[in-house]
Amino acid sequence: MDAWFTAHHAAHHGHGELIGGRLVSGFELPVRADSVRSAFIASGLGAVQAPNDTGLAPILAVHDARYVDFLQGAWVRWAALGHTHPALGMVWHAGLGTPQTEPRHIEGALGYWSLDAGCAIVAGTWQAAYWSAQCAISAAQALLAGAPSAFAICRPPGHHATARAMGGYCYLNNAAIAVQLLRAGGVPRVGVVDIDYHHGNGTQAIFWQRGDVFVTSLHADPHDDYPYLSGHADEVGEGAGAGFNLNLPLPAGTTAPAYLAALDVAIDATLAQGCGAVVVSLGVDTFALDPISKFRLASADYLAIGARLRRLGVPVLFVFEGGYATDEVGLNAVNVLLGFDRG
Ligand code: Q9C
Ligand code: ZN
Repeated sequence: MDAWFTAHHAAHHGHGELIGGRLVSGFELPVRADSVRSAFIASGLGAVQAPNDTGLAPILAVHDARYVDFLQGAWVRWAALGHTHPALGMVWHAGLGTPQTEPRHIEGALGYWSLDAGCAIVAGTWQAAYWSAQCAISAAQALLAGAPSAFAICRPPGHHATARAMGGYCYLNNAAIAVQLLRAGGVPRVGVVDIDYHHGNGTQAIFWQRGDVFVTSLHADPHDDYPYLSGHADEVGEGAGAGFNLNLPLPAGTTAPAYLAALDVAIDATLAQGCGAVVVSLGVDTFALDPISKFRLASADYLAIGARLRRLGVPVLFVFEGGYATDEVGLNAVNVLLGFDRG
């Protein structure tokens, strides 16, 4: 199994986040992707490749072109006002319906294109997000070319980004972009198994009305944790997508036995849909020592997760998402791949 990575991710740095009303240095740090890359190399699983530059087309197959324009230009517009700190939105349109008019002022635009305050923008954010998506695209292309598995070391992560909004450290939905590429490449139905600690709200929203993509997510019960506003078990999709979304919320303190039982439910449901390929949103913020999460998985449990995923029996693309315990994030992510590889 090969992995795709670029150093461009490090251009997205120096952004903080609001926790408990305090602006603190962010958890979504450059060292995360570098640690995963190092652990992958040490594992001997395969080679680390640089992604091709496929341009904007595969990104625009998922994201609104005006949102992508906004992301590309946001920092320059913000800096032009004399700001030197990261750009962060402070208005929200929840409850108003989608506004008709995009605000001209960058402060309004930041709110217009945001789900939450989890996505500060710095000078290198677009560069990093663009190349993060390119890693997912190149890894998906490898699957289409016949690879049985591939690993996209994406940073920033993606599964909270919708077609037209950033949120939860995510700007472009790398997993959704990969899914769309696999569909365009001839896979009739694609599965998503999202094992990040947080509900994959962006991925759910993107495929909500589609029957050609089966999305399942294991995550913290949204009554108690981010993203709070979605991820309940009664969210099953609508229209052509009715029955093609499966949420498996789990309580704080979840350990391996309950987690693996839920994973088996997700895998069985994915198998029942006859998916020709599966994208795994691989977050390891389910780890007991994760600084922002409340599950209790141990490093060895990720081997078991990978072994279970092998049951999918079709080509699998692993897309890196969350995981904030910087000392163990590489080990834990690569343990999933090792468990999968050993079957
Ligand atoms: N009290 C991903 O894992 N804020 N995003 C959490 C904790 C947002 C996580 C606050 C967490 C976003 C990709
Ligand atoms: Zn997460």
